[in-house]
Amino acid sequence: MVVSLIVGCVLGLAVVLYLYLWVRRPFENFASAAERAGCRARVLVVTAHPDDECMFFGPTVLETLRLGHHVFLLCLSTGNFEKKGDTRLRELYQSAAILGVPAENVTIVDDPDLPDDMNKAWDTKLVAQKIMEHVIKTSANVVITFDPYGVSSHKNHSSLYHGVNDLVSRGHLPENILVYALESVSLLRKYTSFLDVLPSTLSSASTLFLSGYPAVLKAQRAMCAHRSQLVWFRWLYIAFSRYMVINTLRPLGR
Ligand SMILES: *[C@@H]1O[C@H](CO)[C@@H](O)[C@H](O)[C@H]1NC(C)=O
Ligand SMILES: CC(=O)N[C@H]1CO[C@H](CO)[C@@H](O)[C@@H]1O
Ligand SMILES: [Zn+2]
Repeated sequence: MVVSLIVGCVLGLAVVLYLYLWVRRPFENFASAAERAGCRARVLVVTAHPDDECMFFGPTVLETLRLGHHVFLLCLSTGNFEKKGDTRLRELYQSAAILGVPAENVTIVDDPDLPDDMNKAWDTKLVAQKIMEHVIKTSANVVITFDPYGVSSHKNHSSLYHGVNDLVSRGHLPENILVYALESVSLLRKYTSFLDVLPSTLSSASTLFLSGYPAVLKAQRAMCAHRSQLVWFRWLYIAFSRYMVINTLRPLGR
């Protein structure tokens, strides 16, 4: 009785908070700051595999697009672990198109030194170099990638953090470029979907991107473009992951 009352209250509170955040969007972030300044940010999202963009970065991509900013995707492998690189590459273009990012803003790196492999960390300097080249090419002024844990502790994901962090700590990126890492949350929070608004709003992360329900559906549709990846447990992920609804980002210090 008492337990169901508490559960009911928490659920109710999460629903109200989610609706409030969705409608009011009271967030201060690089996107709203750029919007106020009357300019459009050029946001580069760096991922490791085709599907990372919608499984993990959906709210970031969709919210920045909604606010009218430029979005570029850089994926550092074709996802060739199961020798399906060609298929996965095509799936990434489809997914990006559903999210609203045209093919010319998507770059996929196919480099034998950056193999898709859970157990292989990528060379930090090489990752840094690829990202730097792309920052220059796209004139990006915001760079977003994984944090050191990389959502799922996949070594390729963490490698991206180390690459970007290398650029930041050696002062190779111009001062005006903002760099953020996607905050990884505990397993306990990972599959709580929109209920994670409660801990997320309390997080000390500087930036919160929240997808309203239509945007969540869009990210789910983008994920469905990754047909080769739709094994049964992915459906659970799509239905319950908080990363389909909420992204919290932390700035990388200089
Ligand atoms: C794609 O890149 C072009 C060229 O920089 C840019 O003008 C456009 O806004 C980008 N598209 C999106 C959806 O961000
Ligand atoms: C979601 C995700 O990152 N999946 C990856 C799991 O690991 C394999 C092998 O490295 C990748 O191909 C998947 O993309
Ligand atoms: Zn991945």
